[in-house]
Amino acid sequence: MKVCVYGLGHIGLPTALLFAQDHDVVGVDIDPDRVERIRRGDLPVSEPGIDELYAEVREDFAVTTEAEPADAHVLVTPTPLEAATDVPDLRAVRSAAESVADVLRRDDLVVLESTVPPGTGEGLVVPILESSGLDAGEFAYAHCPERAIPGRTLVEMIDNHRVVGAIDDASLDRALELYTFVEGEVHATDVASAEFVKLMENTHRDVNIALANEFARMAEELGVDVHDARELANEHPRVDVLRPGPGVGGHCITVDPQFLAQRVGSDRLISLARDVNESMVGHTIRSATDLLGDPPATLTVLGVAYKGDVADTRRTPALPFVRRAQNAGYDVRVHDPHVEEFEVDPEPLADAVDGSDCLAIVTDHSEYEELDPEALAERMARSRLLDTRAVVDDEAWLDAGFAVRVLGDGT
Ligand code: SAJ
Repeated sequence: MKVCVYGLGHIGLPTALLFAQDHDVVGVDIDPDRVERIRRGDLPVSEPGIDELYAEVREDFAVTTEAEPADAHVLVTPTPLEAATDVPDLRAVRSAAESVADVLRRDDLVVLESTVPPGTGEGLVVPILESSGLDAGEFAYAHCPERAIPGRTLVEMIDNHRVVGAIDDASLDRALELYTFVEGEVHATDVASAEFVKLMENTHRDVNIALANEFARMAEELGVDVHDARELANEHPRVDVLRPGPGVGGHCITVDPQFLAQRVGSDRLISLARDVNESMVGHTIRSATDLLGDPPATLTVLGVAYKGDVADTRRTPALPFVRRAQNAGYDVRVHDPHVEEFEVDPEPLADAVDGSDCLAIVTDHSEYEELDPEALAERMARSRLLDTRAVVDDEAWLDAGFAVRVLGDGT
């Protein structure tokens, strides 16, 4: 089957390459530079195994900037919140659907993978496709949201169970013929339910992280260590408290709950959870200020990716943390073993630490578990550590002469 995949980003590119194992795939992206990079094999997405997969399938994988006739069209364009309004920005989905409508033929399949507000498939995308002159049913349509976690994208795309919401049985059959790379179970439902399920999943995680963050702040007041308490609570067979941190980042968990909250009236808990998670940056800055005292002082931020062991900085809590620290008058330096470009240029560890007054671990990269507190203390003007992710062994750092504060540890 010939497949066109629209949007060659963090999800679209790996998905297109996986399709190319069994199908003849054309990746379509409006950005000519991105298309050129991919054509050269300089992939703009870094995920374990992706370069090897590209090498394996490149004979069956072409890239271009224009829609082409195909048996299946898969839309994986981004659906961010517009910065100025916080309203879901569906322009990329609309324009990809318009491009597909121009080349759509009877019996072609169209799949929307992008996460969208409920009702977008049948309310927005299908009507655009019908501007081709074909009615839904004359073409097949399904929503098939991905569930892969960055850092494990390929493995999870293959292994995770998948939900397919189709407009009719023929569309479901066509989608099953397309997703041959999925080894997990495929569960069939209608389009609106598939849209809702995807949003439920990420909202569930956001609300549960908010609960973990609230527990962390309570523990600080109660003189308890939330990390020990969490381990004990999680011994209960039906309890799974998540990890607290400096806030929730990434393009999914911070955004998807708002797709739900803006669409329906009964969103109190979801919106409150967002507020709790967003308030963690302020809480973390107050902890840093307590440790550092008044400026002038130098604060070294360790980790700016939105989570550990990835290079992705989308909606990272590290950015508001850095900006607020700068606004408070601190000189802020940044180190990240995975990130090359950031609003404040990342420096090698030694440069970022030399003469600094305080380290703040904002991202739980594995590398930070191995830091040597004694060596770092020798380089720093004052030995202070704020660990917002409970990454380090705080006893070793105390022994090395550090004043240590761990988010959620009130002991
Ligand atoms: N975080 C915490 N505490 C935790 C877990 C995460 O503070 O216990 C933070 C992380 O540090 C990060 C943010 O939450 O800043 C989000 O990270 P994540 O690992 O929870 O999720 P994402 O955004 O990388 O990927 C999520 C996943 N969704 C769920 O687990 C329900 C993934 O499966 C989805 O495919 C992805 O969103 C998506 O594309 O929608």
